Amino acid sequence: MPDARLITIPISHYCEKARWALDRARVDYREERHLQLFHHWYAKRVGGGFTTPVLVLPDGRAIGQSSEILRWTDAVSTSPGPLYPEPIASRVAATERWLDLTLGPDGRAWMYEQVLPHKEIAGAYGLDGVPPLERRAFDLMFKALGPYIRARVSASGASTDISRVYGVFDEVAARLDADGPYLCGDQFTAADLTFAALSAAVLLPRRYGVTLPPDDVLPPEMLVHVRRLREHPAGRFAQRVIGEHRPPPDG
Ligand SMILES: N[C@@H](CCC(=O)N[C@@H](CS)C(=O)NCC(=O)O)C(=O)O
Repeated sequence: MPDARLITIPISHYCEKARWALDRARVDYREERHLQLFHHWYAKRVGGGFTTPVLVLPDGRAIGQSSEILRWTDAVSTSPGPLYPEPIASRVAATERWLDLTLGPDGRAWMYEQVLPHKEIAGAYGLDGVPPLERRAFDLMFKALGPYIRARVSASGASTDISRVYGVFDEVAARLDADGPYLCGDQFTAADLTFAALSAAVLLPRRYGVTLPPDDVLPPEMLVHVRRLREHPAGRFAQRVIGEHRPPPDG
């Protein structure tokens, strides 16, 4: 029986960020997946805040921020190398924070704006592993759930304007040109993990903790940007980082 529990909204890219770090550090954990709205109750009940992921440790302690979960993996495992290596740890953390506050909310707001008009896509890919009662609630409450999710994802000033995501991708590409091959120099860090995990909202990679919608089910106007961003130098970087550093979720 795994010792730790990870409370998630399964499709969430911040939850993917945490899953990736835990998988990378070979932490034995059980994921407990919940539908948006229901997640508040489960996150709070274990001692977290208003959002997922929340990692619950064997001693009952709860860690309710993805960045703190990444820090915790560095504390329990030195293999395959720290996510916040000295002497660049503060630069790594600043880059992570920048991405958490820009790409994370803006990419998510855009993705939901594209997908929420399509209940069949949201239902087929947003409910993986959530309890049967929450699946039924999704069916019954979808009309109310859409506006609730829109309100939540735009609460922090996030924009559905995809140009904000292009802006972050351009800046990442410029940083890689100046300092590469990784975001903070010559080694993989929490900054790269965060960029690649949060990019999933706009790149929809195959290697992810749950199955994301494949290209042939995406609304055509969404697919145009997904393809363009995959071809962007920063999008290519994210896909390379996923291929080389994200352990296969079931492996
Ligand atoms: N700063 C937080 C952000 C996490 C976050 O925004 N989680 C989203 C999932 S993508 C969430 O739980 N949203 C539900 C809500 O805000 O009601 C972290 O990095 O852990």
